[in-house]
Amino acid sequence: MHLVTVGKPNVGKTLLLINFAAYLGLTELRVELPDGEGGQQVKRLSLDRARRDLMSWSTPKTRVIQTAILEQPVGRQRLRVLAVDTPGIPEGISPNPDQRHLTALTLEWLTTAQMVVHVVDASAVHSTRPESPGAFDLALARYGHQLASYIVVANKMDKVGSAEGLRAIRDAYQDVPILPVSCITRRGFRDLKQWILRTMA
Ligand SMILES: Nc1nc2c(ncn2[C@@H]2O[C@H](COP(=O)(O)OP(=O)(O)OP(=O)(O)O)[C@@H](O)[C@H]2O)c(=O)[nH]1
Ligand SMILES: [Mg+2]
Repeated sequence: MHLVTVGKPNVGKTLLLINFAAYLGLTELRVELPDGEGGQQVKRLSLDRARRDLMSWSTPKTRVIQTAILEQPVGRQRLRVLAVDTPGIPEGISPNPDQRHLTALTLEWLTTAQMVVHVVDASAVHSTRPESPGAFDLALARYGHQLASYIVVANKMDKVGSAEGLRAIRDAYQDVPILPVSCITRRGFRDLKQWILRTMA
């Protein structure tokens, strides 16, 4: 099962995967990423190390498609997904060919993923920051609406302005499931886990 996180830069895609892994009780991530020479390299990272190395303090951070296995026994079921962390997709067509290539690779992943988690920054709705939800997000929500398993994660619900942002997102993206989440407080993680389990069943 492939779970792909997708969204604009800096919305929290990578932190969502790392902190959700922590929530599941994992202590390290087995991360697979391109080695730059056409192959893949595998790294085992503690979650602290993953936060330091994989998350963005500067935008954009994730410049490759990186994967990690999320796994946890749940009763008789076993939650096991290959999480695919993708580079942020900026608004509009980038003049940078590398960025366009990454965007194309990400969109290709969406066509094969069993689960698509579209992350938006609920606290940035009324801002002009690059992570502010925009036309790309709306188009993705329309596309996602047709998929078997698609959810919008309205992230950063711990931040000022996020409640109004969530309302605006709900108005704009009607008919798609929207889950309010904070990667910092872990709000919504239980619901995200339930959603994954339902999708896997
Ligand atoms: N307050 C708050 N900050 C968050 C939350 N989630 C992510 N952040 C912050 O948002 C910034 C970006 O997080 P990342 O996980 O690197 O975002 P990303 O979407 O992977 O970014 P790119 O890889 O550049 O596309 C970091 O400074 C995080 O600490 C959240 O729920 N609450
Ligand atoms: Mg990232």
